[in-house]
Amino acid sequence: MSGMQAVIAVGSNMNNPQRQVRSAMDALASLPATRVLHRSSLYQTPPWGVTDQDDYINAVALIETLLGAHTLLRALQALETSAGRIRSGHWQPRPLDLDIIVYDTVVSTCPELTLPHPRAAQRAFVLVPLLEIAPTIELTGIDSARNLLEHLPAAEVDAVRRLPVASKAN
Ligand code: A4P
Ligand code: MG
Repeated sequence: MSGMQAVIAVGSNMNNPQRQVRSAMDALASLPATRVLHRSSLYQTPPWGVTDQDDYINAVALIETLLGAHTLLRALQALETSAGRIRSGHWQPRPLDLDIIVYDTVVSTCPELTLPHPRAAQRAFVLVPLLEIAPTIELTGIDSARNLLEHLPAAEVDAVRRLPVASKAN
């Protein structure tokens, strides 16, 4: 396959978040014309934005896909819906959130699909797992993930805690 590379951020803070994130990673591998090149560890992260909610489990996956960016977005939204997500409002608790962080080197300001993801540059819970699997990646038109992370407050970076690898029994 010679498709586009894209980074998908996975987040959950409801209904067994670790299981939600692991099954979402598996579901990415089952999307048509798509394969998962790398998946990060799982991280436990304090809620960002609306802080009065449970911690999140976050991870990122680097995929290769023949799907166009908008088709990919619709496929991710279908996975969110099948995880039981009800769109209750901005930054509210959710069983599954799947965001496209970058799609190849595409830059877009379209509200339906903004690329790179408009808030990724400020989010340690995206950048830390991203650097684990793609240490030299650039958010096109913004900066390298490594430089962006260096500019975030150390307390936010330290609060992103990598979970130990689960045994096969989990
Ligand atoms: N949209 C535009 N660009 C994109 C993109 N690159 N990827 C549009 C995905 N979607 C994109 O998203 C709202 C709209 O964004 C969609 O209709 C899509 O067309 P949504 O998923 O329906 O709503 P949302 O997730 O509540 O809003 P938003 O703005 O995506 O929220 P965020 O920014 O994703 O924040 N704290 C921690 N620790 N970990 C988290 O994962 N997540 C959130 C959600 C808040 N706090 C968090 C975490
Ligand atoms: Mg989202």
